[in-house]
Amino acid sequence: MKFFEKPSSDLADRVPPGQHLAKGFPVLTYGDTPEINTDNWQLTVSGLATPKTFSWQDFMDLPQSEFTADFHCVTTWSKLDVKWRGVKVTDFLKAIEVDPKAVHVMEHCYGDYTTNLALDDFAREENFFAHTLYGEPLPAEHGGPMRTVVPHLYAWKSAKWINGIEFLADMELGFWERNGYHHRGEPFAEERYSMR
Ligand SMILES: Nc1nc2c(c(=O)[nH]1)N[C@H]1C(S)=C(S)[C@@H](COP(=O)(O)O)O[C@H]1N2
Ligand SMILES: [Mo]
Repeated sequence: MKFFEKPSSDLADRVPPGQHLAKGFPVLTYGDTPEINTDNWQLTVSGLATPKTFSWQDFMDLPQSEFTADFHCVTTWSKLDVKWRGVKVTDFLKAIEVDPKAVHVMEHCYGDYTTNLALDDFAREENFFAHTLYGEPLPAEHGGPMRTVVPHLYAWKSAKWINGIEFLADMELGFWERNGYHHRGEPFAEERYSMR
């Protein structure tokens, strides 16, 4: 019958193998929650790019977008359709100058957490810097005032309290990646742990 539409996506197909749906939105932080506010927050571009420091206002002056994104923590919980507001990584990249030799990125955070990803994984259209969660300022425990969200990789790539993007000529490993996690972390391929 042409008047019956199949659901556009089966929810079960969106939960990666080995994952279950979380109740609420768990917090997963290694160490303490840094106390950062919009007055002292900064984001620095370094490495193979023209150095630049963004203030909070500089970030608010970039195009702002709404996002609905799935979130998959490697500890086996997932949360679907999380609602965020922030700045697309692609819009951020238009505001800086990256050296063509750059192929990899290190995300740096207040509190010294780092996580690495290929420039191609970072520069995707669906990735963003988030400052708003369900219409409210991003709570500190979820990375406020600003974090990245990289929906197609495990959530340890979604850096909370982001304060720097470093462009690299080669892959370097971030905090969890040096401690046994996979260098890429694609949830549908279950890239949880490093094989080395
Ligand atoms: N700076 C920082 N970012 C981080 C982490 C962290 O410990 N420090 N934990 C990561 C992990 S393992 C996950 S699953 C998500 C959790 O985000 P949430 O606490 O908002 O659920 O943040 C990621 N980003
Ligand atoms: Mo995680």
